[in-house]
Amino acid sequence: MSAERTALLLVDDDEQLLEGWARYFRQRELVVRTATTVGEALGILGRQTFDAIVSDIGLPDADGIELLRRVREIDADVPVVLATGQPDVRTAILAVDYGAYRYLTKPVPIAVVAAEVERAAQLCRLARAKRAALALAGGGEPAGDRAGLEAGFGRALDKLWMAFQPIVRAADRSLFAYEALVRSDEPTLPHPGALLDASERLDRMKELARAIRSAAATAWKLAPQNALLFVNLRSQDLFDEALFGIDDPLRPFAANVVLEVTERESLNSVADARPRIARLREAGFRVAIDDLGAGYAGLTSFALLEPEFVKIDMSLVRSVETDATKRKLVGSMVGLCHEMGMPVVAEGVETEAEREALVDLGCDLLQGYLFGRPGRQFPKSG
Ligand code: G
Ligand code: MN
Repeated sequence: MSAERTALLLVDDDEQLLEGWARYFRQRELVVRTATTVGEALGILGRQTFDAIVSDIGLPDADGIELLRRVREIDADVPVVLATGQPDVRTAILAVDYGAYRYLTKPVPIAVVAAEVERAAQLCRLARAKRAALALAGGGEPAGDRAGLEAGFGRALDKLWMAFQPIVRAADRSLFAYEALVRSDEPTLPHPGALLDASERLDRMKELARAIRSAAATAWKLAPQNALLFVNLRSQDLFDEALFGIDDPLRPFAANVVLEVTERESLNSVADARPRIARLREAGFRVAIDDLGAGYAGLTSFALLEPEFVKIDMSLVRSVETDATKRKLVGSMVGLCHEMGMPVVAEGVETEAEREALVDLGCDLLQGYLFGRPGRQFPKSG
């Protein structure tokens, strides 16, 4: 064992058992604290860091699962061993889902508890070292368990903000619109993709989508007059009645908002997508197909959405000037969209050479680092 003494928190409302276990671990040089309720345990956790926690499930003020959730708001790594005298399938499943390290059934020999605690404490030190290394590298790692993910997701919602990236007219690079892109300063969910995945895993997609619309609307009050705002919508969002309500934060700006629906997700799962899109149009919103060329083949999304704008995926934009296949594809897409009266946005434009090629191919609008990175401010473009 290392020179560092293992810090252990024991939580149980059976004071006799608690004292017995505490004595056992103190004799083995561990630093032991005890609590008889979840509230008391959380108070101690707020002041001191532990390498392992052993907790009863049935406690006077709340249960061990609740403790697990609250622990993760404070400490991403500390392993929690749950020990119960009344094992049942429900708490066992929840324990696993919420990231309990072990689920033990009492009576349990103290030697078994001790072996689990030692192993848990070693893993805890490893987890802390890994997290420190990741922090050095500048990235975060979402906690693998549900309680950790919930805590990180909650913080991410609190630290949510919107970045805005200009979309310019191909003809003269004048500003046409902004795309709103979600960002969060929560280090364990560093990319929008991680945030969206977390919302799916936790079944909190509506909450995230509402937070995004609300943040976009708030920021939009500072935008230049008459600019359009492109906002990403996931096909799942179409199931949320709040999107259609008059209280939706984007509703007052509907006439200036274009909802981007990605081609990457199938719309087939949204049974009544068409009437829902129609309701959004009635409210004044316009619709764009996003990431065209990156997702589903066929014309379902066009037929369903009848979009006002089409956005070509950046995978087709990258090096379009030297890739004959991409040029041909972009050219025919632009031609077809124009026949249907839909202006085309090319996304992810990074170089002058790409810009020139896209202008030659007839793209109407351009977006990409060449014109402006997504930022907190509304960037001037020109
Ligand atoms: O799926 P959607 O097209 O909404 O995603 C846009 C994403 O592409 C954003 O996360 C944005 O930061 C990124 N992005 C915007 N412009 C560029 C670009 O010029 N190059 C690259 N590589 N990414 C870009
Ligand atoms: Mn988009």
